This record gives sequence, C-alpha cells and structure tokens, in this order.
Amino acid sequence: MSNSTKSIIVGTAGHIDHGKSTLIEALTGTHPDRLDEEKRRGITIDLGFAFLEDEGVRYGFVDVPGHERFVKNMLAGASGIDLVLLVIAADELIKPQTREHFDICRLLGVQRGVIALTKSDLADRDTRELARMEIEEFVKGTFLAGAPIVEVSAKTRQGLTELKTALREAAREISAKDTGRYFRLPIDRSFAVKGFGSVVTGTLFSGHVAVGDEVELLPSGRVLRVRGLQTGGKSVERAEAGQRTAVNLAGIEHTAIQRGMVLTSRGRLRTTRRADVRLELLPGAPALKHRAQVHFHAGTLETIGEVYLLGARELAPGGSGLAQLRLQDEAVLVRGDRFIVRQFSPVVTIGGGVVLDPLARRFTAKDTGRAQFLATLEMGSSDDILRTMAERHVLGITAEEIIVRTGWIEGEIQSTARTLADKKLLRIVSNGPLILIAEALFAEIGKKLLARVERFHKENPLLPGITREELKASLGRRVRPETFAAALQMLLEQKKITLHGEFIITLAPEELRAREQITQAFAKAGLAVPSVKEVLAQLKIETARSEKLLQILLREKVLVRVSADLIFHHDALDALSGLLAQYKKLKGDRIGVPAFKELTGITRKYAIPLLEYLDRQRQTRRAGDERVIL
Ligand SMILES: Nc1nc2c(ncn2[C@@H]2O[C@H](COP(=O)(O)OP(=O)(O)O)[C@@H](O)[C@H]2O)c(=O)[nH]1
Ligand SMILES: [Mg+2]
Repeated sequence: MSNSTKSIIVGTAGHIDHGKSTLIEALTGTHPDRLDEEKRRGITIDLGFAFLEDEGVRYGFVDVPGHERFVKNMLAGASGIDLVLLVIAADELIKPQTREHFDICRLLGVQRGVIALTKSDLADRDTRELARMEIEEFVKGTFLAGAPIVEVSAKTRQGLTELKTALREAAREISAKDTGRYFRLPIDRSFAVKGFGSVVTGTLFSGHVAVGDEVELLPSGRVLRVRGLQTGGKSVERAEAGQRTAVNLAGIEHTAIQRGMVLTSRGRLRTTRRADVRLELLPGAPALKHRAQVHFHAGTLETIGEVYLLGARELAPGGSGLAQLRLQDEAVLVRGDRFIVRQFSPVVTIGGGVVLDPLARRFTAKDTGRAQFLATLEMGSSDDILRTMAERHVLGITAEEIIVRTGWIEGEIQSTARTLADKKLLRIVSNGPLILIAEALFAEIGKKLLARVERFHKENPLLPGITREELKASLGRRVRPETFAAALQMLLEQKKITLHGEFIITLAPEELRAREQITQAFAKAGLAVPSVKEVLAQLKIETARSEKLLQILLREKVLVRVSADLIFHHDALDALSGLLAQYKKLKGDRIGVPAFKELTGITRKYAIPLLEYLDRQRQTRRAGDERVIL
C-alpha cells in the first residue's frame, strides 16, 4: 500500500428499504447482499461488504441491515467504522431505525458522516427542500450537525459524483487508526474457501498483521498462523488498522470460529467478564435499574450483561454514570473501547458507553477509591493513569497487566514509567519483566523491613542478624521477590541496613560512629597504615562488635586486607596504582624495592607485603630483585 493511500471504513446506517444496499452497488459496482435468502427476499439480513478506490482513498463499505430484527447484525458491523453514510429516503424521511442506527453511531463515538437523501427521483423539489430541513433538525447538536446532505438517486445515478466528493472530503478529516498498537481484529465472518481452508473477516481495529504471523484467537487462546491476507478484495502481505481484512488461517476448521471472537497479537490481550465502564442512557430509554439485564455489544460480540450501578439505584433517561458490567461470555475489551447496550426485552437500543477498566474487581464496600480511579481512567493523561494503576495495586503491577487493561504497547509503558520514576511517584522494581509499584507503597515496604531487622536484634541479641529468607518471609508470601530485592537494595544504599555475611543487620548509633572512626583512621593514614589492633582499641565499643564492623568494611571493600596484619583503605591502594602508572610512564616498567620505597615513602615493613599484594593482583610481576609494572 502506498503511503498516500488512506483506508477508510464506511458503514451504512438507516431504515429498511431506504436504499442502502442499492446505493453501495451504485457507488462500487458490487451488490453487498451476498446470502441467497437476501437476494430472494430483497432485504439485507447480515453484513455486506464492498470496496472502492477513488482518488487516493480506499473505502471499505460495510452495509448493514435496516430491519429492526437484525439490528444486532448492524451492531457487529458498526463498530470500527470511521465514517457513517446515513441513508434517508426522500419519500419516507426519519423512521425508527434511522433513529436507532444514528443513536448507535453516536454512542460508538463515530466522528464523521455524510447524509445521503436517497430515492430523490421519487420526490419533487419542494419535498426535497422540506426533507433537508427535517434532517438538519434531526442532527442538530450531534456529530452530524453541518454534515453534507447529498441528494442521490441510484436509479438515475444523479448525485453520485457529489456523494463521492462528500465522502472524500469527510475522509480527509479522519485521522488514521493506530497501526502502532497491538493487532486486534474482531471477527464478523468465518467461512471456508475451497483450496484455502478457513477464512475470517473483520475490520482491523488496531495494529497490523502480516502473512506468516502467529496470532491468537480469543477467547480460546489458540495460536494460529496467518497463511494469507486480503484487503479490498486483493491479496496483500500486510494489513493495517482501518482496513477490511480477510485472514486465511492455517490449522483450524472454520466452524470452530464464530462472530464475536477476536484475532490478536499473541500473548498480549486477555478476555474478561467484568468491566467498569461509563454508561450513558439514551433520552428516550426508560430508567435503568441497578442489576438490570441488558444485551451487550462490543466489537462483533454480543452477550448478556448485568449492570451494577456505582453508587446509584437507577440511571435516569439521558443520564450517565459509572457502572460495572458482568458479562455472560468472555469479551476482549481494553480501556477506551465503545459498547452498546440494548434492553433485555423488548430488544431496543437504550444506551452505550466506554470501557474504563476491563479487568474490574468485584464491588466491595471497602473499595472507596474506585470512583476516583475510574475518573482518572476516563479523563487522566497516561502519566495519571499509570500512576493510579500502580497505586491501586498494592503488590505492584506488571507491564503485561497494564497492556491487558489499556492496549498500550510496552515501549509506551516503559517511557511513562521512567517519567514517573524520575518524579519519585513510582518505583521500577524490575525491568525484565517490568514491574512497577507506587513510591509510597514501596517506601512502606522498606520501613517494614527495617523495623523487622531492628526487632530481630532486640529479640535475638546473641544472633549475628536475620537471614534474607527470614526477612522476606516477614512480608508475607504476597510480596513479589523483585519488590523485596529492590527494597533491600534501597536500604543498603541508604546505609540503613548492612550485610554481614548472609545476615542482614542494622547498626546502632555508636556502631555507626565506630565504623566511621575505623574508616577515617585508615583513610587518613594513606599507605603508612596503623596496626589494626591499635585502631580497634581506640573505639568505645567492645572488641566483638568492633571486629564485626571491621569484617563488614572488608566485605564492602572499603578496606582491603593486604597481609595478615596489614589493612589499607581502598582509596590508598587506588592512589598507589596511580603512582605506579606514572612511574612506568616516566622511568620504564621496572622498579626495585628501594625505588618503590622512595616512590611511596614507606618502610620495608609495608613495602614488601604491598608488593606481594600487587603481584597477586597482577599489577606487578616479580622478575629477580625487581618488579615489572604490568
Ligand atoms: N426509485 C428509486 N428506488 C430505489 C432507489 N434506491 C433504492 N431503490 C429501491 O428501494 C428498494 C430498497 O432498496 P435497498 O437498497 O434494498 O434498501 P436497504 O434496505 O436500505 O438496503 C429496492 O427495491 C430498490 O430498488 C432510488 O434511488 N430510486
Ligand atoms: Mg440493504
């Protein structure tokens, strides 16, 4: 596909017999009714499809049935459309399914449309003028306000050119669907093609798919290989969001796949039966009671749902509120998906809304933060959303869980997480897998750990310290190992705890002071180090504790043991390496003991053990009476 070509999905809408299918045929040359029964009865029962390429725009038309009995088929086709072609016959004007289809488009968040005043050959000029006024009144204050109303006749072909121009202009205003997100294709048909096997079709919702890809069929989770692809009736290597797409799948019978199932990127999305949503009720609908049953439609799926209103007994006509939907069947939903609800009986469209949290928790009285959380999901920036998600997950949240809820790709999540981590609002406890925890929760865990280590000292004064395992166990089994490790690391860096062999300890204030004294004594001495005994003897703590501190400093490599009774500060040894390097540059790579003593200003007592240490470190090599500086 060339980059200049734009793919647009156009859905028809309108009352039965207003000329939708005939108009699609007049535009594309393809009659969209494809079932024998449809042809025999002259009505559209299920979705029909046709394509048109016109001046740099590829249109995929989804023709829907107008009969009230088949609105559910209409719904399967309406999700994913970019542009509605609202068909109104000049001789009948606004009829019940004109209203219902239009409501559905509005609730699904369709942003643009063109109105076709069809059968204009059957109406005189005055009638057409009147029709125009009535339609303008009908769409006032909606997304179709100001949309072109094009008079057409499929019979005389009058107005078709104007209609194409109107479609093209509307198409220009439509922003391309998100091809960068994960692949998602809600399936509207599954059939077998002789010699090819199973083929499914649908409107490609997001992302892209290519021949040879492994995709996942949800809800079953079966992994399937894409054997071939078609868009717009032509074989292609790759299909993108916004295209009508037919996928030839290897390794599955077409009868195992049904409308409502979803093809998606492998291992990314999950199904759900409980979603928190913003629910909007149409002004003409009766009030909706808490726990009412409804027909739920999202993507191409239809199922039954129970509505749990959040903090209300009922939803008034024309009103909107937060609710939890409990679904009878597994649905693939992510934040931002639109849906439609229809009354349980008699079946009419009563409202719709937007998914906020597709993996909602059960309602509990304790959960007081829910409304605020949902408000953030609805209105917040991605920073806000990620932060609130982390705050609501005491144990931290993984990239995988964030993807399932939002459909965001991992790269987006990582960069948002880094921004929040820089602002100290969030802690990245692990990068692979990415695990995030709210900073406040993380600090709490750190505090708990520290308190546990201190209590251990009090309760077990004779033991060296608490073990890692014991400390971890004190958090309970539900803290992730990555979080524990990160909290431990933080406490170590803050010097609030210290590792003593396999034990974790905290140091008393006098011990911290003593440790500082030891460090300073060796740091100040440079290479002319004092005897260890001397240093320890000056401390105001007993020998056992000072020995322990010395061990810790050696383990932390602040101090380095060079021989049985000589210990140096790490910085002093670094400085010595620097001196040797300089010597080598000026005087060559050989140095004898006298020269070494002169260079460092130390006596033989220190010089010999130091040279032996340097040999062991492979900084020098003994050659007769001399050393070669390496
Ligand atoms: N006179 C006239 N009849 C039309 C026109 N468009 C469609 N029809 C007729 O109206 C009837 C219903 O058309 P159809 O496309 O099936 O309507 P749909 O139910 O909206 O898809 C058919 O008999 C068509 O031949 C038109 O522009 N002029
Ligand atoms: Mg039709």
